[in-house]
Amino acid sequence: MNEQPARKTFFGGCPHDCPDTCAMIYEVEDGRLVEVRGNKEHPMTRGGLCVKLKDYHDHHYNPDRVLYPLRRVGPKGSRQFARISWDEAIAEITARWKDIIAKYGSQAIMPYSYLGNEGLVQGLTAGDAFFNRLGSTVNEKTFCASGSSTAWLLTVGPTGGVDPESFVHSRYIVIWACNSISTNLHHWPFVLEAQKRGAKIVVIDSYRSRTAKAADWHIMPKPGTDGALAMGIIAAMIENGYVDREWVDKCTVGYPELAARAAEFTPDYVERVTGVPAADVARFAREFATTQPSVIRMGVALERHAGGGQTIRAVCAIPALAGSWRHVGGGLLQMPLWEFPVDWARVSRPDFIRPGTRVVNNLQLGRALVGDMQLDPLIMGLYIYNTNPVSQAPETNKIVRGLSREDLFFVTAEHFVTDTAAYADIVLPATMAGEHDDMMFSWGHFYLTINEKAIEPCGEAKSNAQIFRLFAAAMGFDDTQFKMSDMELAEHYVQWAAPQMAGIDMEYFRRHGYFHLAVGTPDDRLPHAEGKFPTPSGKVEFLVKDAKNFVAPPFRMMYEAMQSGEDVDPLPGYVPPRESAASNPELAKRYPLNVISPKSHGFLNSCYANEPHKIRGQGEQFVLMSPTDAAARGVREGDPVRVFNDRGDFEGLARVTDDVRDGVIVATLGYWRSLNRSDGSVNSISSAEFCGLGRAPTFSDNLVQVVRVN
Ligand SMILES: Nc1nc2c(c(=O)[nH]1)N[C@H]1C(S)=C(S)[C@@H](COP(=O)(O)OP(=O)(O)OC[C@H]3O[C@@H](n4cnc5c(=O)[nH]c(N)nc54)[C@H](O)[C@@H]3O)O[C@H]1N2
Ligand SMILES: Nc1nc2c(c(=O)[nH]1)N[C@H]1C(S)=C(S)[C@@H](COP(=O)(O)OP(=O)(O)OC[C@H]3O[C@@H](n4cnc5c(=O)[nH]c(N)nc54)[C@H](O)[C@@H]3O)O[C@H]1N2
Ligand SMILES: [Mo]
Repeated sequence: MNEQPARKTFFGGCPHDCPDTCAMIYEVEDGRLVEVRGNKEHPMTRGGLCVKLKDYHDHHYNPDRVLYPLRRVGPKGSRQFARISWDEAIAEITARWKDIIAKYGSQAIMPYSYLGNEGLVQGLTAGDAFFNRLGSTVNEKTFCASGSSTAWLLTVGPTGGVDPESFVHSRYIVIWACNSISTNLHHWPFVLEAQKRGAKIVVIDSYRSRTAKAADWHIMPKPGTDGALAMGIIAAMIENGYVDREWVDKCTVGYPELAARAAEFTPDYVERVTGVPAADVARFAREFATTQPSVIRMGVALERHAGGGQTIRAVCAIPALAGSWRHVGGGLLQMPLWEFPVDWARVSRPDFIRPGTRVVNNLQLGRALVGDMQLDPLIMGLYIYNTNPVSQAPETNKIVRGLSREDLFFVTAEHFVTDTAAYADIVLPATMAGEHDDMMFSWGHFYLTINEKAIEPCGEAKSNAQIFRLFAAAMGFDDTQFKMSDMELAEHYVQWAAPQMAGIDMEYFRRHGYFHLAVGTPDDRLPHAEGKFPTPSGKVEFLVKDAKNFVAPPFRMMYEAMQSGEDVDPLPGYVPPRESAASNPELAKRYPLNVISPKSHGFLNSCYANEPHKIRGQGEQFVLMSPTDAAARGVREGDPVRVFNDRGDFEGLARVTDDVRDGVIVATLGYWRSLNRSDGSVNSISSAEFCGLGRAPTFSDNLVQVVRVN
């Protein structure tokens, strides 16, 4: 009578590409996931999940999910598929791959993945070992943070920087090109706690974002000009005697050279380039240096223009000059990932890569597929997992053209028939996080988090790792790695003997769910008070000599080739956006508006952007524009507008607002082009050119024009 069915609970880790990596609890009743909630014990998750995840259990049962292997039965892109068995799917895929290898060589096959799943086992590099063994083209994965990572490693080395929880001790918090309230929500309470204790919150963002609105001070540079702003701040600190000379002399390299370069950044010049009043630059320099502990949280968006890498090197110099590292809660936060004891070589097996294997970058998929890159052999077999490039990668019209090629054999593993999967020859059903085992690193805090399989997969879904085991067996690869279960792989990838693990084992995770790495507690972590940076000199390197551009692991797992890029400017500095009146006046005449495309509050990249209730929450694709820019085009609030350049176009509804400056428009990311007003999305217009360091994207470096749609 009235008996409650027994509930079982399991530890989860949010699988999304987000700095928060929330610790979750799965609740299971009769084999069904009935609730997913944030773990109350976890100091950052604090029991709360974001708007995207709060009904995550239902997401598993979304009726649109791909539940069985599907084979295309209509023209490419028509979304006409018929169910086939796993045996048929694996046999057909591996037979087609063997055929491609015999005709064109193994490099005609390319894997393509990103962090749509962030687990060590199911994530970014889940297929690397298999594809490296196969001899395929190597996929360089630099959607996000690769440019800031190269800049970071050059300047301060692989340190995790300031613990995000240490921010409660900060008195001056700068959030630079990061929209925390939307994209790093679980960090925000620490910022508010600091504010309550008297800290000032400064947000530097090219538009008035949710986070900018909540700040004590919003500084609004023109997109892609942060390098000039940072150099201007450095110049003002030096000029006005706000440099901690004792710390700088002991713990940095290249101060005189940096000072000489900074002298070129006069207040007038910086104001003209950035649009930030000279008085504000001077005030920031004074306040940041004199209100200790001061700290900068750098957002990924800082890297998204031609000069992104140089910008981040300059930003990294500011807390060093101010001596901020002397204090708990002072310094910089980029991403703590660098201190995670993960054996990436075990995960990715770069030792399998045959010498001379070519590399194709994620951002240039379209160019690679349509023949722009003169690849020989052309890519004939493509396997995409954990990413949705038709929505998320630049030059999407080219990607669509490439994916439509009749001679391309394209397979994807997915949860849904996304705008990318629509073009596949075979779609494989992939598990969601409640249906597989994993271990989650984080790029936003210092916790390692277990994700336990809570339920049997819906339909015939299989985990990425399991799919690669099936491929490996069919290809006759008998390396032990291809025979290990998902949880065995998780255990195999962690360096348990590393000091950060403090002697704990898997059993600890099964009992507690997560572990804060032993790198100091939030109240005492002070990694660089005395310098001791993990750079060649042991100091902050303002000046680097003979450095070459590189892409850091795990974005690219080919160690021997890492240091072979172009020369790097020995000093930080300002490189103007590629698409600007200064760099390309002809282009700027035709396309006078700079578009930025930050993350949507209600979507996680393109995930959830196909769910009607999530679209209702987020609203239709909008385009923010200033009253002056709107009036000049006869656009009123709510009008449909078309945004375009030579690469493509998309449509949205105009929102006329002072939240953007003249000459800048904002359209957030994630919308599916198949669900938009027209067959386009913000990436239809974005460029696949790289930022100066780490071959990062340039999503904030795109000129467009806007017209009203009649
Ligand atoms: N809700 C939500 N959360 C997410 C995601 C999501 O899609 N939705 N995605 C996740 C992922 S993959 C990532 S990488 C993180 C990214 O998180 P964030 O680093 O916060 O990334 P964005 O939202 O792209 O950009 C942050 C802010 O930078 C500003 N910006 C853009 N260009 C410039 C510039 O040139 N200068 C300055 N000063 N500001 C600029 C934008 O206006 C925006 O408000 O968020 C993660 N969290
Ligand atoms: N214009 C513009 N473009 C951007 C950005 C921007 O700011 N502006 N941001 C860039 C950034 S920072 C990033 S990180 C990228 C993100 O772009 P993507 O990596 O493409 O991110 P998602 O759109 O989340 O796509 C992940 C896909 O993987 C699938 N997936 C999730 N888990 C699994 C799994 O376990 N197995 C399999 N097989 N599939 C799974 C999901 O269903 C989803 O379709 O976008 C980039 N694109
Ligand atoms: Mo990202």
